[in-house]
Amino acid sequence: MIETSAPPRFTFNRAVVSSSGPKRLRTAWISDVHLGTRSSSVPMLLDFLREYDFEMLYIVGDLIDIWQMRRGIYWPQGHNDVVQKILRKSRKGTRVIYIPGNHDEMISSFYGAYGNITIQKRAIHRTADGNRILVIHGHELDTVVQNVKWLAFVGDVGYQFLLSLNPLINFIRRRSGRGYWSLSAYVKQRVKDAVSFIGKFEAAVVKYAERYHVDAVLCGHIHSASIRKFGDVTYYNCGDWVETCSALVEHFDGRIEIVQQTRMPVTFAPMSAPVMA
Ligand SMILES: [Mn+2]
Repeated sequence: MIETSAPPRFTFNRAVVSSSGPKRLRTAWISDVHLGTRSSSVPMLLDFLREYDFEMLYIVGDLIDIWQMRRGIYWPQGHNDVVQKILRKSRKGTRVIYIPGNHDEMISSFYGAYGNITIQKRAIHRTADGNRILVIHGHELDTVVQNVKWLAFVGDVGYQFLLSLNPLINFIRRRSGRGYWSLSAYVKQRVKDAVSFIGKFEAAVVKYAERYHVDAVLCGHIHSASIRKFGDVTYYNCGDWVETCSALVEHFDGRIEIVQQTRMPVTFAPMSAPVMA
């Protein structure tokens, strides 16, 4: 019997949340949570972790933003709750594999197994239907694909600061007899460049995966959830918990799909350009 007295608080894309406890999945992949920053969508992630149970949970990097925390500690209770919830899942039987990213690369000092939690550089996941997936964070490609350094900058407090400098920049330009220059127009152009950057990044990740002779490669890092086929290799990106609040999940038959959490029932929030690599 479906309860109709109250509208559902939230819904998942193509997955109905039952009232009889968490929905079981074989695997989930989450990345780029950026705990320790104000932009982390912690309540959405907590909902996701409450509504689903997994046999395996991959944390595909940048769970904690240690870069940002160096500038000042921001750690509200909700951020603790995320960590506690993951630890609790591991105690109750979920195998957790933590692959550090670039914002939490300090965690790589702790490679090893801790009960049900393993911290490792990369992983090969085997799906229920026998496909092998290389799992990496994706910053491995930063040296191959240009632009990433700039992408890491947008969405940052530094960017806001730079925008606030725009009048000063133009004051100096006027004084030296040069024309007006718009930083925000410049940034908009760079966002367009970011779209073409995503395509280049995806192709580079697939090329990188070739050496592992896998059927697919799965990463995070660019905050842009995706499932795309490049020849024989499938590219997966589990998105982020800053902007898009998306994850990848594997059902018990090996089927993999993107789930996007939204607080508004039925509607599917549009994906946006990456803001924080
Ligand atoms: Mn990253």
